[in-house]
Amino acid sequence: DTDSRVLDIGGMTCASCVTRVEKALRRVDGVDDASVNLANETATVRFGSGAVRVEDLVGAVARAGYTSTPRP
Ligand code: 9UX
Repeated sequence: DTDSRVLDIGGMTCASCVTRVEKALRRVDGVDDASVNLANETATVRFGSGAVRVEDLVGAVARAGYTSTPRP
């Protein structure tokens, strides 16, 4: 099965930021896809059920230079 999480992303101001955040999230082990919406300042991340810890997503976004808060 597939799970997804939505994270509120802080610090994005341009289209390149979107690409940076998407690449950072897609590099996390277990992530199948990540899609960022700049207008909404959100990232939607898809992964196999149980394959990813949300803390790893937050960490990857932070290393890319942005903040993130997982939505429940
Ligand atoms: Mo360009 Mo977006 O430096 O931070 S990638 S504004």
